[in-house]
Amino acid sequence: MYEDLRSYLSFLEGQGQLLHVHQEVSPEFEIAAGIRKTSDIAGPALLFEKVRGYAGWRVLGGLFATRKLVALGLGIPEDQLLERYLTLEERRIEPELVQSGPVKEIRWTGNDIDLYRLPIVTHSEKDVGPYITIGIQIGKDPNTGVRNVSVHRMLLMGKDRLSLWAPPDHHLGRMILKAEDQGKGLEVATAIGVEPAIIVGSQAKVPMGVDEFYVAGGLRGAPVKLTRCETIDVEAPAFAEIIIEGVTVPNERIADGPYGEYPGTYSESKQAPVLKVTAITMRRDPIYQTALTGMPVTENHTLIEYANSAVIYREVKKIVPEVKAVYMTPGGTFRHHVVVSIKKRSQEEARNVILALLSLGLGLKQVIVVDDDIDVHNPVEVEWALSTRMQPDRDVIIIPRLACSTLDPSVPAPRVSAGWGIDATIPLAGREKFAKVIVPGVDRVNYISSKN
Ligand SMILES: Cc1cc2nc3c(=O)[nH]c(=O)nc-3n(C[C@H](O)[C@H](O)[C@H](O)COP(=O)(O)O)c2cc1C
Ligand SMILES: [Mn+2]
Repeated sequence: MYEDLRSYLSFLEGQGQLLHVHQEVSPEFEIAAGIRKTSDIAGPALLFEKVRGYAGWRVLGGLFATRKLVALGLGIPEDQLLERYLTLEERRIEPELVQSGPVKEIRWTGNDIDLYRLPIVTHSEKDVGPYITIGIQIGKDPNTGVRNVSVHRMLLMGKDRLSLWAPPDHHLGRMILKAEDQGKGLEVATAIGVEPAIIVGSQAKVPMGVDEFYVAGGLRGAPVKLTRCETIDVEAPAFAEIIIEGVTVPNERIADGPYGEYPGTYSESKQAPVLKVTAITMRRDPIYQTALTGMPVTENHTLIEYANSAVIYREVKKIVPEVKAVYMTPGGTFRHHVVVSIKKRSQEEARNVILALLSLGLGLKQVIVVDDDIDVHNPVEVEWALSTRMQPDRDVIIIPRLACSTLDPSVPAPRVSAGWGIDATIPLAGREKFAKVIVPGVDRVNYISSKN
């Protein structure tokens, strides 16, 4: 359990998973290029010590560039991540309100507010501009007052203006619309540079009305410490590096995008709500954190994988109690493609699994179901199951035109996608002819090892 980002970074350093970059870098592309490279080579998180034009600032990137880093952030062995996450996600610990915290060391209000003094990063070639990409947004439901915690990118639009890409299929987007129904803006705090459990907790797929700080508390095994904002009635992490306070401007929208998105393609320019900044508070010598999104795998993918896999696992378990594993594949952007292994007891249950998952609206496009002797994490084994246990005319299901949340550029219309599923399980009758060829005694061969 880490009190703040800085104590986590010290821990990472000890693990050889944090690299200090002393070479001067520009916030335009050069920081993102470093994150791209470390993501591609499964390297360490990067702390840029010298950012051109931003003396006194350090920029952290790639904090979750690999699954290994997510595992370290949660203190869970990598091979047990999903299993442990499933339990921890259900544990709720109430946040604790504290008087103040390090994030209040420096306060900018009124004319002092100037977002141009923050080293906001431009990431991908065709991005329209610099985006804050891993701010934790906190808002309260205008009807119930219940907090919501999530991550939405924000485009730098002026000294005290940002876009806020929170569409209505996300809770914050809905809350912005609810406030507009009442003729009001929504007060939103954005915390940058918080400890890992808060970031992972913000991605939990819990219903609207569940405060994700309770989930984050469960993940870290201790309450998240919150403190009141200066200019808005919202509480935000007291140990954050930076908090941006603001209010959305009712009924105003601005063009946001293009932006390099999780499918590895650009999202087009869209109309996004606008946030007017009312205060910025921060620690001394602040660390600004950015995150890369784009071609898989990036931290945007690794952070969402477990929350999505948990939803899928629970859904499959309702149909097949003996679900063995689920794996959202990297090439499938950790969102479009999933492989599920089950211990089948009833001939057609894989078909029910396919229909259930495609109908979730999560953005799933391809569901492959295999038997429990196939390792879902091994693409060769999965393909082997397809090549020896499946007949396309009998075992493929294609469903046209499903409502679904996706940025897949191949879809025929926004929020619509076809889905397909492949039942690659062995028929219950006549299993013998599918038996794997096995050579006895391989586990007793001790004169060579895979390390050779
Ligand atoms: C690095 C990162 C960037 C993200 N950017 C956005 C974004 O710009 N817009 C968005 O709607 N969701 C974005 N998300 C996903 C949401 O934060 C996520 O779906 C969250 O669970 C939504 O919360 P909610 O269930 O309370 O609506 C991002 C996630 C990560 C990890
Ligand atoms: Mn929510």
